[in-house]
Order: sequence, then structure tokens, then C-alpha cells
Amino acid sequence: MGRAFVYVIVGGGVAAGYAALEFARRGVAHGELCIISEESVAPYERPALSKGYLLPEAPARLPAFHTCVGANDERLTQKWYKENGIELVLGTRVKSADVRRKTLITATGETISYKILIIATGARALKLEEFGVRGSDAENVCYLRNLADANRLVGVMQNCSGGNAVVIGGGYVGMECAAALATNRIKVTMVFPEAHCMARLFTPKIAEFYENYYNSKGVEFIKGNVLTSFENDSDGKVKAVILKDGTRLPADMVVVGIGIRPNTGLFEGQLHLEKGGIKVNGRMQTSNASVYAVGDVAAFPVKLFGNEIRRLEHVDSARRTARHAVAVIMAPTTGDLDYLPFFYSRVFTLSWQFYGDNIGEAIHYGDFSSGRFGAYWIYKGVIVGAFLEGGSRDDYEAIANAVRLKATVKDIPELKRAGIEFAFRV
Ligand code: FAD
Ligand code: NAD
Ligand code: ISD
Repeated sequence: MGRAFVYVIVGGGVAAGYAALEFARRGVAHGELCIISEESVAPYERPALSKGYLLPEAPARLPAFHTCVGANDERLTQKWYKENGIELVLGTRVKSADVRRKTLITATGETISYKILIIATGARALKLEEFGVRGSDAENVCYLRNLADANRLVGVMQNCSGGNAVVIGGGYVGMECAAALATNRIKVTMVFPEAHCMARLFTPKIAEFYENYYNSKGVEFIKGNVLTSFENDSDGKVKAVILKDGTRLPADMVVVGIGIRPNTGLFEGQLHLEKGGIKVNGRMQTSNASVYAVGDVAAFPVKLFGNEIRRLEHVDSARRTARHAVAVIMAPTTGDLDYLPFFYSRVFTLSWQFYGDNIGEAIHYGDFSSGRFGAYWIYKGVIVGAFLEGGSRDDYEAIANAVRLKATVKDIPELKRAGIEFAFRV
């Protein structure tokens, strides 16, 4: 019992949505493409879950943020897939894959075969249990990866107005959820092991700006510390968290954002892996020529960084790698992807963008007190990375360009003085 397609995408998140649009634009025939997704809704813009979805007033809800509205493109509802002859198999987990036989088996027992497979399985949130902490399945402890998690978080948050939340983790989920909780009038304490927030990207000086801003919104930080256990009430709900140094924080709810693991399990032992993801070449092709990988699960060569293999966990990368894989599949003369890494976030009324790589020496510029500032990262005499808070569209284009062109820096004090103007002169 089974079905056969020319193209199958396993996973129905951001990358799958952008791949579907690219397939349609490149003239995929009706009945040729199938997307299998564990989620029960058509692909959507995952970034909305920690931003618009959590707003107290007029929150974003589907169908408003199906892909590809995040790139100001067409909104692909379930109707769109039907009209385009794309089989959308929702609420269905693929439980095994055989790349030699070119088959997938779903949790419902169906065998789906393909000629070409795109792996777009994304990642899962790491659980506290993986760090030896028990009890994160309590009803008022929330993770955030998918729509079901977001709905649960909204419900818990609505029962917590005026109460205390503890946010575990000082990365993207921690920062964006803490801002959303504070906006919902919940008193937030953030706890993380590093010396400052967003340690993977921010310099101490950049982090200080955001931490001060969060403090002004009532958010407190406990740094260099981790959660070791939960204290529960008689119903099993968490009522406090206990930290490594013995600190007890009363909690009406807890949000956990301690990183992710790419969903590679179906393909381990069958495809080459690197950097925790599925290794692909510049054409998004895995070690099996009929299988491509895109989005969070893919580790790909970044031309700009001398073809170093990177696995990026950001939406722009998911969109572009997905489109590129489809371009290669539908137009085989397509060359290698030339990608400029791009990350961004929006919290409260703040908004930043980052392009490139944060290696080498960071040179800060601008006015940190007014909220319009940035940094360039210089490595071997050229700009390899650029960050900007509170920029205009033109400003962001200018810093992206400076990184793309690896602008040479001869005079660091002058770069500091010129700030954003340096990027406009490149
Ligand atoms: P996903 O979008 O995670 O999609 C993977 C899909 O595969 C899921 O639907 C999953 O259910 C499905 N799947 C997995 N395994 C199976 C299986 N075995 N069978 C069937 N289906 C399966 N990035 C930014 O740059 N900016 C942001 O502001 C931003 N905000 C974010 C906010 C949140 C809350 C989260 C969680 C992420 C955010 N990101 C952001 C990161 C961005 O969303 C991801 O990089 C992007 O979603 C990756 O796309 P993907 O398609 O690779 O994976
Ligand atoms: P992250 O990697 O951004 O941050 C993980 C954080 O977990 C670290 O900063 C650290 O503070 C903390 N941590 C690690 N181990 C810990 C431990 N044992 N105890 C307590 N804290 C610990 O991951 P995330 O914030 O969970 O985000 C998940 C994914 O979602 C990432 O891929 C991220 O890129 C993506 N995301 C991106 C955006 C964005 O780009 N704006 C927004 C939301 C989510
Ligand atoms: O890329 C994104 C992003 O950051 C969002 O919040 O898409 C969503 C919205 O722009 C789409 O609703």
C-alpha cells in the first residue's frame, strides 16, 4: 500500500513553504510534489510565534502568517496547495526513511516513494531533562517550537496575568518570550549560565544595552546560574524554581529556551552529517545525489566564509536554502548558493539586524543611549560581520553590502567615528 511522487518534502515548516512556492513558480506538474508534515497546519512563518502571536492586543493568528508572507510574498493557504496540485499530508509523522530504496514510511503505516527527496525536518527544542533536570512536563512549564507549543504558552500566560514568570535561557527564545511576557504584564526573571544575554552573538557592550532596556521594563536577570530543580504544588504545577546556588524563585509559569537539536534521526547512518546537521554541498545535495537538505537541519558551505560548513538556525537561511535546492532540482545548471548569513530580532519597540560572522575584533559605533548603534567585526583587515539596532531599510542594506564586499578597514578610529556612514561609502 503506498503512493509515489516525483518530489517529496519531509517536514512542513518554513523551508517547505518556500520550496513549495519555488516549485510552483518553476512549473511543477500537478500530482508531482508531496509535502509530509507532522504539524496539523500548512507551512507558516515560525518567527511569528515568539512575536505577534504572543501580543496581548490583536495577536497574529493563522491563516494570516502562512508562508511566504514573511518575505512579502504570496500567502500559501491549504487552498493554494490544492489549487497547485501539491499533496499536503498534514498531522503525519514520517517514522522511517530508506534512501537506497527511495521510500518513507509514515506513522500511519503508508509507504511513500520519491524520485527526489528534500529533507526539511528542522529541529526540536532541547529539554531540561537532557541536562539532568526533572519535571519540565508540568502544565505551567512551556517550550516554544511549534504552533501547539505557542497555543499552550498563550493559555498559560493568560492565567498568569500579574504573576511571576521565570525564563530559562538567555538566547533568542528567552529574550523574545521575556519581552512578550513583560508586555503581558507578567513579572519576568531570566536565568542563564553565561555572563550576558545572547552570548552566541552579542558583545558584552551590546548585551548591556538590551539588559538595561529589559530592566526598564521590569525584567530581571540572574546570570552565571542554572536551574537545578522545580518545586511543585499538590496539583503538580511548578510553584518555584531552585537554582544551582540555592536561590529559590517563586514562579507562576516557566518558559524554557535552551537551544535546539536538528531532526536528523531518520537519516543517521544513511547520509553524511556535520555540525549536528545533514551535510550538503553548495547545491544543497546530500551524500546521496537524490536527496537534498535545507533549513535548520542542513549544514552547508558558506562561500563568503571560504566554504566553511555552517548550520544556521535562522529563517532567512531556511527560505534561501529551500529556494536554492528547488532551483537546482528544476534547473540543473544552477550553481552553488552564495549566501550572506542574516539574523534579526524584534523585541518591545526595538529591532536589530546582523549580517555575516561575529569573529575577530568588534568595533562599536553610534549612540548607545539613544538606541541607534551598531558594531562591525573585523578579521584580517576586512569587515566580516555587522550589527545594527534601530536602523532604516537603507542602513541595513548598507551594512549587508559592506559585509558582502568584505570592505577593507585601514583606520579603526575612523571606522568608529564614521559608524554607519562607513557602510554607505563602500
Ligand atoms: P521548521 O520551520 O522547524 O520546520 C520543520 C518541520 O518539519 C516542522 O513542521 C516539523 O513538525 C516537521 N517535521 C520534523 N520531523 C518530521 C517528521 N519525521 N515527519 C514529518 N514532519 C516532520 N529565525 C529568524 O531568523 N528570525 C526570527 O525572528 C526567528 N524567530 C523564531 C521564533 C521561534 C519561536 C522559533 C522556534 C524559531 C525562530 N526562528 C527565527 C528560527 C526559524 O524559525 C527557523 O530557522 C526556521 O523555522 C527553520 O525552518 P525549517 O523549515 O528548517 O524548520
Ligand atoms: P539559543 O541557542 O538562541 O539559546 C540557548 C540559550 O540556552 C543559551 O543562550 C543559554 O543561555 C541557554 N542554556 C544553554 N544550556 C542551558 C542550561 N543547561 N540551563 C539553562 N540555560 C541554558 O536557543 P533558543 O533561544 O532556545 O532558540 C531556539 C532556536 O530558535 C534557535 O535555533 C534560534 O536561532 C531560534 N530562534 C531564533 C530567533 C531569531 O532569530 N530572532 C527567535 C527565536 C528563536
Ligand atoms: O519573518 C517573519 C517574522 O519575523 C514574523 O514575525 O514573518 C513573521 C511575520 O512577518 C509574518 O506574519
